[in-house]
Amino acid sequence: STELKNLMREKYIPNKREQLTRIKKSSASVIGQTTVEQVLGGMRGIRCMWWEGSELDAEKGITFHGKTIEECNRILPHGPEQGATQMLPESMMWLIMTGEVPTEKQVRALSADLARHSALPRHVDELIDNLPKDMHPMTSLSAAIASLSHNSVFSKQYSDGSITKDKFWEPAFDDSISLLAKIPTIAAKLYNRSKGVSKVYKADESKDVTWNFAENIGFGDKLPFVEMMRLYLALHADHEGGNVSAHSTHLVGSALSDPFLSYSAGLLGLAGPLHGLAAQDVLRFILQMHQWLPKNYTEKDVEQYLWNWLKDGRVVPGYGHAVLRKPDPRFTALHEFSSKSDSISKDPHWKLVDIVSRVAPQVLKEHGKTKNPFPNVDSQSGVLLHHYGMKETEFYTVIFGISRAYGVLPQLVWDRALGMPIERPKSLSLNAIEKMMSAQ
Ligand code: AMX
Repeated sequence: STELKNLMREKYIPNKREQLTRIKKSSASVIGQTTVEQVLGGMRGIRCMWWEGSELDAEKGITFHGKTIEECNRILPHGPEQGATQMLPESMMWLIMTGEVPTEKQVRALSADLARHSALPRHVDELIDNLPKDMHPMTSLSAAIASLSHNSVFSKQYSDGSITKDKFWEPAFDDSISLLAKIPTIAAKLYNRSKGVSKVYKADESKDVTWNFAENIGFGDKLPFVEMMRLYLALHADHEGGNVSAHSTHLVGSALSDPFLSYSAGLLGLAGPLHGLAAQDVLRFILQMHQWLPKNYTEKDVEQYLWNWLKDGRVVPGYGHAVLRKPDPRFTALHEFSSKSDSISKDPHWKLVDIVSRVAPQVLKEHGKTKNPFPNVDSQSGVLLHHYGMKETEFYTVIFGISRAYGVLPQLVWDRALGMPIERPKSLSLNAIEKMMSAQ
C-alpha cells in the first residue's frame, strides 16, 4: 500500500484538488431540482452527493470509472495461479481509488501488505469470543469492526492534534488498509466459530486476499471456489454512493468518525433485508421453493409459487432495484460465470434460480407494483456459495460486507483528501411541505 499512498499524495490528490478548486469557482450552477415526490420517496434521483469510484445508470448498470464489469474482469490483474481468469478485489479497489488500472506487480505488493496486516488485536478476538454464538454474524461483524476503532491512527492523531486538515486523508488511508486487511480475518473467525472450529488466521503474503480467506475457512484447495469468490468480491465492491451501505459510511465519516466506526455503520445498513440481507433471503426462498415444487416441475409451477408468495404480501427477494430498470449486469456476470461451469450449471438449485430469472419478471410485471421486475445481484450470488458448500446462509451478507469495504473506503479517503464537510441536508415536515406547495 506504500506505493498506492505515495501515488495518492504525489499525483492523484493534487490533480483532484485542482479540479475541485476549478469547480468551486462556479459552484452556484444548477444541476437539478427537487420534487415533493422525491422528498417523500426515498430521495430517488436527487443529485446531491459526490461519489468518485463508480456510476450507476438505470439502463446500463454499474461502471467503475467508466469501465463495465466485463471490461474490468478482462483488464484488471487476476490471481497469481496459472490460468486464473477473475479480477481480484484488490485490483478493483486500486481502480476505484485511482481511476487507473494497476499493474500486476502493484497488486501483488498490495495483496502482500494486506496479508501482513491481517492479524487482529487481542481485544477484537476477545470481543468475538464473548459474543453469543447465535448472534447474527452481521451484528457481530459490525461490532468487531467498530471495536477496531480502539487502534485507529486517524482518531489518535486527530485527538492529539498532531495533524492538520490537509493531512487527514493519510491516517484515514492507513486505517482503511488496516480494515481491508482485517475484515476477512474477522469474517473467517465468525464463520469458523459458528461451526465450532477454532483456528488462527494465517495469511500467505504470496497469495491474494481471497485465496487466504478461502484457505482460512476451509475452501482453499478448490480453485473454482476461489475464482468465484474473487469475482463475487470484486463486483460487489461499489454501486455508486446513494445505496444504504455506501451512503451511511460516507455520512458517518463526514462527522470525522474514523473509518472503522464509519464502515461499522455501513455494515449495519447492509444488514437490512431490502439491501444486503437479500443475499441470504434469496437462498432460503429458493431452497423452500425447491422443496415445495413437484419433482419434475415446470415453469407453470414456479409461476404459481411466485403468485402465492406475492399474494401473501411479500417481496420476491433478489428482484427489483431502486435505480436499475434492466437486469443487473452483476447478475449477468455471475450468470455467465455459472453457465460456463459444468458443475454449477448442473446444480438443481442453480437451475431453479435460472428458471426463476426467466419467470419472475413476467409475474412481477403483471403484479404491477415494482418499477424494475428484473433480477438484481442477490438473486444469483447465494446459490453459488451454496453450490460450493457454504450452506450457512447467514454468512452470505458477511461476504457482501467484505466486498463493499473495497469500494466505500477509497471514497472515505477521498472525502478526507478533499476536505469534505459534515453532511447536513435540509429536512421538511409535512406541514412545511404543504406550506411550500400552496405558496407556488
Ligand atoms: N417483489 C414484490 N414487490 C416488490 C419488489 C419485489 N421484488 N420490488 C419492489 N416491490 C414493490 C415495493 O415493495 C413497492 O410496493 P409498495 O408500494 O406496496 O410499498 C413497489 O413495488 C414499488 O417499489 P419500487 O419503487 O419498484 O422499489 P424501491 O425502489 O422502493 O425498492 C428494492 C427497491 C430493491 C428495495 C425492492 O425492489 C425490493 O424490496 N426488492 C426485494 C429485496 C431485494 O432484492 N433487495 C436487494 C436489492 C439490491 C441490494 O441492495 N443488494
